[in-house]
Amino acid sequence: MSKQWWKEAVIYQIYPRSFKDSNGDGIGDINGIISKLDYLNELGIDVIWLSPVYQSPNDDNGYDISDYRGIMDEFGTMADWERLLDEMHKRGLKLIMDLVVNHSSDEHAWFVESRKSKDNPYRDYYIWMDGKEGSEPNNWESCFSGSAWKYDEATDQYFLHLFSQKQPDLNWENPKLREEVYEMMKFWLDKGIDGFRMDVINFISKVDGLPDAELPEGRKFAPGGDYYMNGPKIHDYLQEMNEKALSGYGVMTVGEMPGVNVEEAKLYTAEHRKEVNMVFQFEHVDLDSGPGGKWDLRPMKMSALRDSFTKWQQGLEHEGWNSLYLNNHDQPRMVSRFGNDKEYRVESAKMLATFLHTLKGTPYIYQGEELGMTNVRFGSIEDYQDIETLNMYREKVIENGEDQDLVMNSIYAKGRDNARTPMQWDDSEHGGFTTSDPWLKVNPNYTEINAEQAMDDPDSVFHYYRRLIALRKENPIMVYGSYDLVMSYHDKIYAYTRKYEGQTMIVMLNFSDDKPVFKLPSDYESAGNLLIGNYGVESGTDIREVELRPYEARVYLMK
Ligand code: TEU
Ligand code: CA
Repeated sequence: MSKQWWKEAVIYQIYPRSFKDSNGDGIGDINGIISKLDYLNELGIDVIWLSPVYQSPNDDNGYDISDYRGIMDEFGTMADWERLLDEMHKRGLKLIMDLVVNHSSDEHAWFVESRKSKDNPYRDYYIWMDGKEGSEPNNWESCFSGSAWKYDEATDQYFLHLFSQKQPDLNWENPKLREEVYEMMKFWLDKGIDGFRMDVINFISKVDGLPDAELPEGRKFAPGGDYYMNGPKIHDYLQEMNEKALSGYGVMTVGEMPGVNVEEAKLYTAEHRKEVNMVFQFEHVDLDSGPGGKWDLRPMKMSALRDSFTKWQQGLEHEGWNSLYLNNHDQPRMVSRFGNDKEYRVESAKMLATFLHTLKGTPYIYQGEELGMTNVRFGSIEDYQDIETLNMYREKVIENGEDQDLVMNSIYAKGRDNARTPMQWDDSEHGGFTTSDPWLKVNPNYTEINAEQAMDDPDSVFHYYRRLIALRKENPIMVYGSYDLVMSYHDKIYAYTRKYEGQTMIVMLNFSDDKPVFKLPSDYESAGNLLIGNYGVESGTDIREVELRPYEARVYLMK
């Protein structure tokens, strides 16, 4: 297992639209980010993953790119971006950009050309097919509801869009398209960026012929993942991308891979295969989804979370590397989903942070997570912005007459706008995010939950994250130590050890509002030094039996 800077780093994700508005138009921007770099430096993070800032009509808030080499007007200019990179590097911060090349915007010049005629030189940059029996070429469902195909009158064919109708899939079978992508990547690498987060990168290779998928009972369209996730040429494409674009730059890559399993992740992240350094897998964020998908709510059970994380910790123990995350711009807020955002918001936010930062892998912090920001409940569907949510609402409530309250409950629990409400900087109007009306309403709890309050409170979630990150830098065991479960039978306590160069670290996490007792296995030393805990703890070192308070986390280094 080699030592690498990106294994030892802590990465912070910025969703630019919601981070900080500097010019009073209600939309976050690059100058706003620059104004908050010292805040991030104080937190102690090493790398920033910046969600897309490229030219985009914002059908999917920047994940629909119309010019890969231009900066979105609302976010600023290329000069602003270059200043951001410079200001980051001055502070020892690295920047990884978002690479969105499974699809482009339908306003990209390539697609404008492609749709003009069947023999246009750009036609095969995208996936066009004839309809079948007067309908779509196959029965695949878009991730944003409805068919994954859109009919285009001009050439009497359909084009594939796994996401919105304004996000046509790029055709990776076409070597010219692949070369264009590699040239674009080098354009950014030559500017000095430190790597890429690759959007749904395991979707880019589709099964030949794009066959129909199995149609679930009562559904009009079918989840087609078996035919576009981890497809037949995906490893060839990633190895070619490495050789033609990434090699020689010494940068890091993380591939977002819905539907990836441990065995496939070993292939994607094994260092000798030169594909990606780590992946974002989705098993733990699908545990509270029923057979109907994310909106089909199921309770999140700690035992299922423990089994999933243990499988990934042990699966990638000797080959590959884990990313560690519990939320991002697509997921609900972790303290609301996995913790208790009411009477134990601070304790459970700190407990979950302890969990993520004491596992083996690279931890990701999503903006606001370090404040314990929570999910939001807007009064009306009109207050929601996300295309995934709005398309689902229209299909279920408007078109199919499903119960509005049930659908709203699924949006409260799983909607992506939960993560996209503006960053809460202080208790002034709009949480200090903007001086005018924000593009998406601020969570009303900004008056109690905000960065200014957190910085002034030594017991805040922010300062707890700061201490965790500092600990990780001082203790290689937290990065490279092996992972073994302890008390694997318990339904409230998740406990594990990390072992490295003769040291043993024990982590005890109470995922409940009860007071269960941690029992040290007999083959362990009974004394430990407390490294960090989210309650004031007596300095005793005998940890044979420890009663844990609600959502209590303790980390001991054994003597
Ligand atoms: O997300 C891919 C993806 O699978 C998401 O659609 C996710 O599964 C879903 O939103 C869960 O609610 C990436 C980006 O992170 C997302 O923001 C984009 O909308 C999507 O790809 C298309 O680019
Ligand atoms: Ca702005």
